[in-house]
Amino acid sequence: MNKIYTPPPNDWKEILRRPTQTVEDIEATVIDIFKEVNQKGDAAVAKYTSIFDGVTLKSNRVSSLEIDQAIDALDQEVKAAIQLAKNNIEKFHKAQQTGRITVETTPGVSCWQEKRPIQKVGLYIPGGTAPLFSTILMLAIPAKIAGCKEIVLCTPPSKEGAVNPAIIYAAQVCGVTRIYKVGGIQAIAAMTFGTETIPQVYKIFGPGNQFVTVAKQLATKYGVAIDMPAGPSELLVVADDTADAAFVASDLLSQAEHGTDSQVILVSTSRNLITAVEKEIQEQMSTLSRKRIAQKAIDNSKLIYVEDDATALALIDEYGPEHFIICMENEDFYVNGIQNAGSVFIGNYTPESAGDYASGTNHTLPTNGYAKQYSGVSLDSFLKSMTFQKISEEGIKNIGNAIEVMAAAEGLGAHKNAVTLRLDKIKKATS
Ligand code: HSO
Ligand code: ZN
Repeated sequence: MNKIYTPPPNDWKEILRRPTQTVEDIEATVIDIFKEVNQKGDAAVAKYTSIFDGVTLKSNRVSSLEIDQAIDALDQEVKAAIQLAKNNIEKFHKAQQTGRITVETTPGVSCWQEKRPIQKVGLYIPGGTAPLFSTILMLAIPAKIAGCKEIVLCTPPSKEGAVNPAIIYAAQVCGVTRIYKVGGIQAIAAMTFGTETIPQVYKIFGPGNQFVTVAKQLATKYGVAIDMPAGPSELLVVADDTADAAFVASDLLSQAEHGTDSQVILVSTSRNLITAVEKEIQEQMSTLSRKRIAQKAIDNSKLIYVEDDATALALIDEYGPEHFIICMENEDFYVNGIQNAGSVFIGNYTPESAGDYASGTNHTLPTNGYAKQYSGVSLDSFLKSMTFQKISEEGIKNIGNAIEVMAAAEGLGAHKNAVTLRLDKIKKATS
């Protein structure tokens, strides 16, 4: 199938290049829809729901009757699986809670830092070929632990005006406060400005197609924060002869089935392993329900042979994969050395699927090389840090003069005065 690359470092950038996405045509549409939703609220949302989703809804909110029906309809086995995943995700994200950090920087000068929840957050879950209700767990669970008051979920309705029961169930058990049948650009616009029925939020999370991605970027221009710039899913596996070729192939295919634009890369120090994985991919591919999608992604995938571990690691760091699987004898070298990856999976029994669903880590991760500067979603994504300080008379005596001197040097007399008045009062009281 694919050519095996043995690129010299000068060619790494080119070999590892992600497919470029054009956003110009999309941008004009997004700007128009934002403007309309801002001006006309629910009427504009309903108009675009009818255009893009082909349905006119009586109400855009999922009712309590629909919630009850979804809970009844969902398979018991799926419910139990969601419960197991929820427990693990909860455990891992609860452990990320940090207490107050207090320091007396100078006697009488007490400073502390504490985290507080972002009060209103919006989650977006796409419809499409596979409704990924697991993403609700990854977003709503940390939002709930953080203490966010309003957790709004928007997801597109089907042509019949329904929402997948697994989405409703997951939202319900994870503490989503309201579920709306609104998708695409109009959903992001509604959460940005608020409408008669949909509350405005302070931060928007979740994946989506190019339209949603551009819409989230536009939301930031209106002061709404977003989780991270989104892009197609990625997986890079580094493997040697200690790896199981069938396992490696199954992992590559698991990401390939997300979309035709998914990126999967195998880096190996063993030519035998590369050949064995290629064979396995072909065999397993034929059995997949989404083989048409997976095959396209595999066609664009890269198999890269490198001579040694140091070269492999340098190449992987250059790429900065969203997901990074290590199946190497020398695994510690990679675990300790990797600088740029969203989430790391170690050993033959750690498939990426585990992190996608149920091990406990978050699956909302930086793609497109953003692992170089962005973190994946964690509890902190739903919190903000605030600092506090309390200064006593002794404290202001200790640092007051330094403040006066610095303020004067900056030419800010009013700043200096705010200290001088206080120091004078203390002097008077004690003289
Ligand atoms: N691999 C995806 C997450 C996901 N996989 C959801 C299955 N369901 C994130 O990159
Ligand atoms: Zn996945």
